[in-house]
Amino acid sequence: MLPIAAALFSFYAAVALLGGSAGGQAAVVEHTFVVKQVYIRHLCNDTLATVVNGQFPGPPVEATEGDTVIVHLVNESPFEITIHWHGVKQRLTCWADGAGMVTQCPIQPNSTFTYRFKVDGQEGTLWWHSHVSILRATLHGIIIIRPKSGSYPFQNHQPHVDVPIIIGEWWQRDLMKVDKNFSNGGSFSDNPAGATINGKLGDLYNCSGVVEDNFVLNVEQGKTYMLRLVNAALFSEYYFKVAGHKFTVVGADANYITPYTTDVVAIAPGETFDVLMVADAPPCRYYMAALANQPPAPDPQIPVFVSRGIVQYANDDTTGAAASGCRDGRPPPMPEMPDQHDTTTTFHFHGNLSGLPTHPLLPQLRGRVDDRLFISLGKGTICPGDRPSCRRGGGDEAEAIEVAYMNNVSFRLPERMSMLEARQYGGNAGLAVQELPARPPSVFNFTDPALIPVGPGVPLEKIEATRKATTVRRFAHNATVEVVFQSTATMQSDSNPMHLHGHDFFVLAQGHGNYDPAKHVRTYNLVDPLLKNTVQVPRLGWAVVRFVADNPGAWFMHCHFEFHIAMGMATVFEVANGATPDDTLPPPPPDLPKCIPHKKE
Ligand SMILES: *[C@@H]1O[C@H](CO)[C@@H](O)[C@H](O)[C@H]1NC(C)=O
Ligand SMILES: *[C@@H]1O[C@H](CO)[C@@H](O)[C@H](O)[C@H]1NC(C)=O
Ligand SMILES: *[C@@H]1O[C@H](CO)[C@@H](O)[C@H](O)[C@H]1NC(C)=O
Ligand SMILES: *[C@@H]1O[C@H](CO)[C@@H](O)[C@H](O)[C@H]1NC(C)=O
Ligand SMILES: *[C@@H]1O[C@H](CO)[C@@H](O)[C@H](O)[C@H]1NC(C)=O
Ligand SMILES: *[C@@H]1O[C@H](CO)[C@@H](O)[C@H](O)[C@H]1NC(C)=O
Ligand SMILES: *[C@@H]1O[C@H](CO)[C@@H](O)[C@H](O)[C@H]1NC(C)=O
Ligand SMILES: *[C@@H]1O[C@H](CO)[C@@H](O)[C@H](O)[C@H]1NC(C)=O
Ligand SMILES: [Cu+2]
Repeated sequence: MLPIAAALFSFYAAVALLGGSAGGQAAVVEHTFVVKQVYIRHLCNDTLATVVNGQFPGPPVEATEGDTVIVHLVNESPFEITIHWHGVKQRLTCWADGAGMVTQCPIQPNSTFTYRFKVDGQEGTLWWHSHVSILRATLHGIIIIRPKSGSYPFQNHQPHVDVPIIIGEWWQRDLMKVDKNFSNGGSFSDNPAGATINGKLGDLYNCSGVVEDNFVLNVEQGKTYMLRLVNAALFSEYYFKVAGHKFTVVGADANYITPYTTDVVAIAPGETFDVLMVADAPPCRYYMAALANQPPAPDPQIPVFVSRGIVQYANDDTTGAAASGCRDGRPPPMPEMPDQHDTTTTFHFHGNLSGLPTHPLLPQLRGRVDDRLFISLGKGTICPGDRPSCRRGGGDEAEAIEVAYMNNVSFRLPERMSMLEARQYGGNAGLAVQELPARPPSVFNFTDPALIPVGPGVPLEKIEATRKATTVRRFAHNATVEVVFQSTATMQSDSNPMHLHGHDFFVLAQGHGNYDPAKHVRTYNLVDPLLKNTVQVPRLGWAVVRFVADNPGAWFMHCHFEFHIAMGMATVFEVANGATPDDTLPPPPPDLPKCIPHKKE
């Protein structure tokens, strides 16, 4: 029997701003992460959750740019685990990227592995999460990389303290079963129980009269707070607001951006934003809220998820006698949230951000493109057991399995060996790997909403047929690669937060409808594009990114919606070694976990 850890929340107080090795020599930041199952109580239920060091969210990794991070992973859970350091560029340390079966075989129960990498050439907020299946719902935490100089490139606004704001979900289902359900086409009953801010569901959730705790941010009038936003949710993009306050967005995916003032942040799974908030409202209490958005019907609908927390002014004497205008029992003001089906606010939010090309850490955008890919992102069906035909909704024929794809191939992870090991040993070491097509095998009206409806009564469409394979796309060292991502309306019309490991990319443009080079190339921002590791490809729209393939290794490239990645919306970008040892991936660390052949169920 495991211990009952009823109220184990990691307590995210405001973290001291510039500690560690600021201004000094590069330091080593060392942690031991013990992965274990604990019971956590929410909504009248003790739920067994897999967490690091008993905490949900997990412990923060705080470093200064240039530091070395060492994390000893001790797996005391019954599951195979890897930890991915999301957004860390991992230059020449692909072995530490933690993508299960892509860069390493998983760490078996009762085994350990030590991750070693540098946080170099990037400053801001990133995060870590497990990358063997869906367990990242509770296996995640923030990574904060502070500037070596001790000061930020935004004058007049040096923040007072850092405030991690990790948006997540609380699940009360057996996540391993949910994962299995997704890889078999998904089940409509598999939804989270609620949304969370820093592990708290907030007071919109209650059960039998027990109201859930809010995350509380204590502020002092006039001070500036650096909200470090992470979307660690499996399912949804979120809108985040604080009543009575405005934000200045200054960073995205650990890159500085041109400061952008707004009262709402749209954050997709995998994205991070650094947001300054000045406590300049009348001393009081204000709700902060995170609301999940989703495409409207006929897309399948999930319940509305809202978590809220509280911004509490120090000099608001709500319990004492002094009058302060907001003590008379009224509830704190709630921010006016966008509609849950509003997909325009996120389009404008992302479209309004631009990079900060004058910052010394930001690379130059390259003009000449060596490789061009056009990747359609959609859903299709396969027939079980390679049968020639199947149908939807039961009957005599076998049930079609819904999958997600890139360019009409649904990704399947290898089972015998990781793709990076196969790359290292040459000739794919016998893994059955195929080249990801550079464009969709056939063109259709990708964003025609007539393709969306799906359900037991809707017959299989010809366009749905797809296949599964382990795909890879190989790039010469130092190649400049441009990728057009096209979201489609196939059986759904979700946006797609596309995440590339090991590289940041410039986001050159986004738009609605079908991408058309004749119209859209001239809209590219070649002056101050955003540099990101995750691009939110709009619903029924497209986005264009460009990056330099200069980090040798095998890098996962996938949608960060958990249901899409589990269903196969993924591939691997392999980058060749360069001509010198400085451009060559070293051999694997000696303790890299060995693969244990999987029993087929
Ligand atoms: C959670 O607790 C409530 C009330 O006791 C119960 O009705 C519900 O079925 C529980 N849910 C799960 C997933 O255990
Ligand atoms: C891990 O070790 C514990 C304690 O020695 C043991 O009870 C458990 O069965 C082991 N688990 C596995 C999967 O080997
Ligand atoms: C998985 O799918 C089955 C069949 O649709 C469903 O009964 C079950 O509730 C789903 N989720 C879990 C966690 O088992
Ligand atoms: C508890 O939740 C229900 C809906 O689930 C709501 O009607 C009720 O007002 C809530 N109670 C409290 C005290 O928040
Ligand atoms: C910026 O946002 C405004 C609305 O806030 C919108 O009208 C405009 O189109 C957006 N710009 C871009 C490039 O998306
Ligand atoms: C694609 O579908 C949309 C929506 O039905 C329609 O407006 C558009 O004209 C179509 N485009 C083409 C090229 O057929
Ligand atoms: C997708 O691939 C399947 C299987 O190879 C093929 O039958 C189908 O025609 C392809 N569909 C499209 C739209 O290219
Ligand atoms: C990489 O490519 C750029 C642009 O094509 C070129 O200027 C540079 O010399 C190349 N660097 C190496 C190490 O090959
Ligand atoms: Cu990731």
